[in-house]
Amino acid sequence: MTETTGQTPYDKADEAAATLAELTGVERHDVAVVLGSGWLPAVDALGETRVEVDTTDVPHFGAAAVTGHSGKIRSVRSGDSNVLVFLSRTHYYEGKGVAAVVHGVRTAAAAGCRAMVLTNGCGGLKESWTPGTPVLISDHINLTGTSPIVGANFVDLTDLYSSRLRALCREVEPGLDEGVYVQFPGPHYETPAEVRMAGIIGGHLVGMSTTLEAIAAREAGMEVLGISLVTNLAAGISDQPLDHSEVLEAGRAAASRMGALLGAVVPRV
Ligand code: 8IG
Repeated sequence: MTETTGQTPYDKADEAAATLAELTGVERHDVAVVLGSGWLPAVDALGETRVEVDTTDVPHFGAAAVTGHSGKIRSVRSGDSNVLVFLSRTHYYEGKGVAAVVHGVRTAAAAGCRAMVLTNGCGGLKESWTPGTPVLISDHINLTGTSPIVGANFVDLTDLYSSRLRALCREVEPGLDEGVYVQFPGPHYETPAEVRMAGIIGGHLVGMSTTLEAIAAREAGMEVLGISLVTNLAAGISDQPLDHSEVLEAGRAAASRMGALLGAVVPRV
């Protein structure tokens, strides 16, 4: 909530959705997609771009902060669906608050989206997941210590990551693995001991996004699909140091596979 305007985060999302409808000329969108680190090269496979807008022209979005994320929102036509594609996200580590992290998700819900596709680049704990391997998120562990929801709203997170949508992905790509995504606050990567802990508590993927957005999406009544692109082995799993440039490179190398997956799944969501 902002003291100056008295607007709730939901009011801000309504305002942003109204502006998006105006700027795109699309009254209602059906599905939203957030592209994470390494996913940008797959964007054109999603469908025909109708309009691309700058996040700075939409209320309550900040500018993009990370290389490889562009501050743009596209309205894409994919099959019979109007798809809202966020080419960047606000991360928790930017320190703008949890409401800013989930503003895109709430805007998508206010724009009419029934389903939220959350993608990310992350570290993998399984050595068989070489850089460029996509993994379906089956569940998550939120280590940020916070929630996008304020107040006594006890949202059920059972089957947060829709079994139906995971099955749909497997129809498109039968061999897809799945795993539990652990969100650390970042922006530093984990220590090897923290990665071991993530494994001991049931995690398979480590990253800095997605869980807060998934919770906000569920709160808004959307169906959630989470797909991680393992761009690096998590710290200590391999003896290589971690580097953001390898993330971007893994994305470029995997772009056609990720594009084919998203392009086939999204219109059927
Ligand atoms: I890309 O290994 C990417 N993002 N926390 N750990 C965390 N975030 C990541 C990683 C990783 N790789």
